[in-house]
Amino acid sequence: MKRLTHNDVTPEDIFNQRRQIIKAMGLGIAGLSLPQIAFSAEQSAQSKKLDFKAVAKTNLTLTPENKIIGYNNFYEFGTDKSDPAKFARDLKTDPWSLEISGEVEKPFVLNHSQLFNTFPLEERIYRFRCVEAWSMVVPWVGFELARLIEMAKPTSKAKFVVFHTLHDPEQMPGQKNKFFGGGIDYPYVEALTLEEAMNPLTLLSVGLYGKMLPPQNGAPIRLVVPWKYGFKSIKSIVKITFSETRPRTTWEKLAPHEYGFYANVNPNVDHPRWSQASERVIGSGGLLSVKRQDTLMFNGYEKEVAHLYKGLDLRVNF
Ligand SMILES: Nc1nc2c(c(=O)[nH]1)N[C@H]1C(S)=C(S)[C@@H](COP(=O)(O)O)O[C@H]1N2
Ligand SMILES: [Mo]
Repeated sequence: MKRLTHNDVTPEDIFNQRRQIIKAMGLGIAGLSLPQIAFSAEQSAQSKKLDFKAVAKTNLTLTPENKIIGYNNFYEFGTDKSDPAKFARDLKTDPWSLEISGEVEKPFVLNHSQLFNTFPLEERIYRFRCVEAWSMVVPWVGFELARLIEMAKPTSKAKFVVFHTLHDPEQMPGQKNKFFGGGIDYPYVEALTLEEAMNPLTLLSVGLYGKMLPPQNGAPIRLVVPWKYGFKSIKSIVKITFSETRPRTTWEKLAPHEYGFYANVNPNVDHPRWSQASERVIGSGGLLSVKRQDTLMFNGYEKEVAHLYKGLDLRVNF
């Protein structure tokens, strides 16, 4: 059987199989046969306004909010782009606890309100490029991961920062049903080198468009690494650990020849099954016309991050 991956279209038989699973799991199939529902942010309990330092000017065109919160990858809630908006709605994100541990001098835990109040929040408008060759521009609200790392004081052994998503099959249907969850071995785990994690571009985000993240975008806290493919930007994080050795990360484990550890956006290194030279700009057209644009090296952040990979063969270390 063909392995289920990121870029698979859902043919009719898979669609029907999905319908059965969704029905059996009591998730409700009302939305499934309809065209994508336009989601209003006001519908969400998470949509509280945040206080943050406003962003510097940019000439990037923002992706409309309804696209950012309605076209998602969050396989814990299903593999269809419209699944997370439907099935993550009731994810309980408060109370929450984020544990910082491992190779650090000062391990600590942040509760829900501390996620929003421990570090000054700011807005950052970033390009966001999925490995499936689509892109968005998102106004994130969050803080630099470096601030949290400084607070934890990594030991000299710490070489990698490892992120863990919530594991709760009762709330996450994709963790309960292997097929519905895209075959992933949960919990979802991602990692960065300590140097990548300390880069000023790397954010922990708690909001977008000025409001708390909706569950489908990774509430209450998710990673944002704008020069890497979207799958590195892990959602709904409950634990950040520091380690001496490089862990095996989720997509690398599922298909190592397709998804590397580095996953830096690179138009010159194609995915084995498709080109990475260009991308579909989500929200840029009507239903039938979506603009394509050239993909930029390191997703346009070459100046800020190219030095991290000096001397590394990016074809081998993709
Ligand atoms: N826990 C978890 N995090 C995840 C994913 C996931 O399936 N589970 N998908 C990743 C992928 S492939 C992408 S492209 C982005 C999508 O983020 P967005 O839905 O906020 O645009 O989330 C990433 N983080
Ligand atoms: Mo992705």
